[in-house]
Amino acid sequence: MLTKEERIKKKSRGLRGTIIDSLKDQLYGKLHDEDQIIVKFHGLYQQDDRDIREVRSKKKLDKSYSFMIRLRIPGGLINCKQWLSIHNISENNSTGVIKITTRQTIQLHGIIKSKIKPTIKYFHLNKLDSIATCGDINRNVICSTYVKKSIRKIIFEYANNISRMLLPKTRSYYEIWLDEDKIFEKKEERDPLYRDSYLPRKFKIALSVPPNNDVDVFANDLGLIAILDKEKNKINGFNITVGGGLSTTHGNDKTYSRLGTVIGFYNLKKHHILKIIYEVLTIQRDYGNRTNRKLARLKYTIDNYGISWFKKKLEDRIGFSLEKEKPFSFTKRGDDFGWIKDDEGLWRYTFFIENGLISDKKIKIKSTLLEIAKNSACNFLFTCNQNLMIIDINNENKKIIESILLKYGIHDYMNSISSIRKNSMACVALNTCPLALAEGQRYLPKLIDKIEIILNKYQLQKENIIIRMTGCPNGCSRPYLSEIGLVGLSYGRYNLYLGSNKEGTRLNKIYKKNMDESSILNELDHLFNFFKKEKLVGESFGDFSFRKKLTVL
Ligand code: SRM
Ligand code: SF4
Repeated sequence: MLTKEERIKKKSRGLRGTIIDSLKDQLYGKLHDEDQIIVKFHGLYQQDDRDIREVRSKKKLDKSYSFMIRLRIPGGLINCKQWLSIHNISENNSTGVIKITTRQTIQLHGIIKSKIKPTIKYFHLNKLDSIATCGDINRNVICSTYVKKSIRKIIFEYANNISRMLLPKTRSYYEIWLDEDKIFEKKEERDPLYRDSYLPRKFKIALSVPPNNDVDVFANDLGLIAILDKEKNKINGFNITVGGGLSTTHGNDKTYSRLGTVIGFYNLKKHHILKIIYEVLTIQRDYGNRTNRKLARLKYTIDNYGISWFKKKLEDRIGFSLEKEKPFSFTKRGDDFGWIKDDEGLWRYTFFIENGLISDKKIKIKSTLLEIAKNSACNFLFTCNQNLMIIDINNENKKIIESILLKYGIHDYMNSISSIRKNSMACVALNTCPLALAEGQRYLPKLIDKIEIILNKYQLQKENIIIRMTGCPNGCSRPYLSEIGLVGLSYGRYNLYLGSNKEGTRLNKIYKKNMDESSILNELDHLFNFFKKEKLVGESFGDFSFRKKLTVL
């Protein structure tokens, strides 16, 4: 039997549902039940404050509803004016915190129902939208940030073109939020790609440029690995990976994390890349599982039918054969903080943003960025490690920015951050994520305070260990691709994973289950002691865990 979501999508009249009526309903802060599913395709999630759920329920009050909006920013690149618009909206219509996500865009939380429309209108005026950032559809297209400027221009153009090609054709977003004339009643809309049922599940695309795998390309349904010419000035083509996806479900053995499989190379001179991407989606549309959402991602379609079947099907649909994959090698995934000069002589500055949370709480990052956006010329670029770069800065603007950084103590702050913290990521989890079983971004910083003490004890403080935490096994901060992964099991308890590598080409494995804080810290103390004594020269903690088979439960 088709899932509830399938039936709702099909009868939604191009993702309209009854959203307009839901919005008119002043009595409730929430939307009609089915609209809560449809509205995701418009980039919105209905949520409630889980911290006060119990208190409100005791007082017989309804949940405290609000909405999260996620923007579509292919490649994570925006200009100063757009940053100012995000800043203003965050101050006026949301909690004030701007959250950089693991997919290179931003989310705002706590938007009440009556503020959704003004928020979307204001973003629209600033050439920003939230179309298709959630739902069973292609999501924000992510893209490597560490590339020569000449390559960056090309790769970002691909990200934009892919994103645009895979947008739904329905005008519902424009009608509902931007008051465009209603067209559904006048003429039937046709969407040759998504038809009326869209995809069976979310779909994710990443473009990466070796040697930095900052996008975690193998975690995506579809990955493009750029193969450059010898001088590294030109892209010859892309290796294609398919079937990546990380999420698992506790207690459901049929679910698993899977790295994308490289199925071949295509030469840009000969063929058009967009055709291949489009047809990967049509295969998933036609063969993906629509009766069980837990098994509906492309990774399961591929494993169900076989990778050779998938490749043959793709080649039949695109009308040509892929070439043999080209050699490539990744060496790292992390961000390089501080000032760096790019190949065209312009400057970039990378800020460490703990768990992607921009506010003035710990250090005045939000005020710093506001002043930079108001007083200098630069662009803003989000990274898939939840950090932020300001780029395209000339010498004159560098001076202005430098004085702002000094004024707010940013250099001192950046210098005070430990290596493990710089390589940490946590998902949102509580208090807004409805699926969270444990804390994520609110807890990891405090745990790292304690882990730092243990690392210092063994003089391991300079190790760039990648640590990632999530509040549930869905894997939003990609914990299965970290050297230390902590996956929420229940409140205050996590499963500990070890053994991924720096390059993001090996999944970690579960090491111990159901650990509270003291058992995590005791275990890490023991492991770091072992690592200190027996590590090989230059060996990372992840490779050490793998070599010592610490990954076998
Ligand atoms: Fe995620 C669902 C947050 C990246 C796998 N994710 C959610 C929701 C929307 C919860 C929900 O369904 O109601 C979370 C919203 C929390 C909140 O309050 O804001 C949420 N996911 C996030 C973000 C914000 C985490 C972060 O702290 O940065 C990331 C937003 C990315 C973006 O801008 O689009 C985010 N989510 C990821 C990633 C990482 C990635 O894509 O590189 C994954 C693992 C990779 C993958 O897809 O396999 C991921 N999120 C999931 C899943 C499991 C999907 C599956 O295959 O089963 C869910 C649950 C679902 O879809 O049913 C989920
Ligand atoms: Fe929520 Fe789980 Fe994703 Fe964390 S990993 S944001 S808890 S769905």
